[in-house]
Amino acid sequence: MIVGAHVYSSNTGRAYAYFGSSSMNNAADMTLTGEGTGNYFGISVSGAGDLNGDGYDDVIVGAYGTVPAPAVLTCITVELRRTILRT
Ligand SMILES: [Ca+2]
Repeated sequence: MIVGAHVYSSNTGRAYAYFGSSSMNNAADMTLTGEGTGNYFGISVSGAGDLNGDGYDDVIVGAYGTVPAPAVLTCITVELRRTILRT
């Protein structure tokens, strides 16, 4: 599951991913943060399926204010694979 928090820290924004397991907790397994104030990173989030066909689900995160043209929604995709993303 992915949760967007686009107004975090002067609208820098964040997205929190929870991988899930047999026991529940409220600690995010992965936290992504926008690059700067006004990015609104996380204004839209969604599951994206398995974009690269490696068997691991991917998510997509939108950031409204990251490019010169504010009408363009910039997106990144992140793979929900614990072994790669947890450091
Ligand atoms: Ca994948």
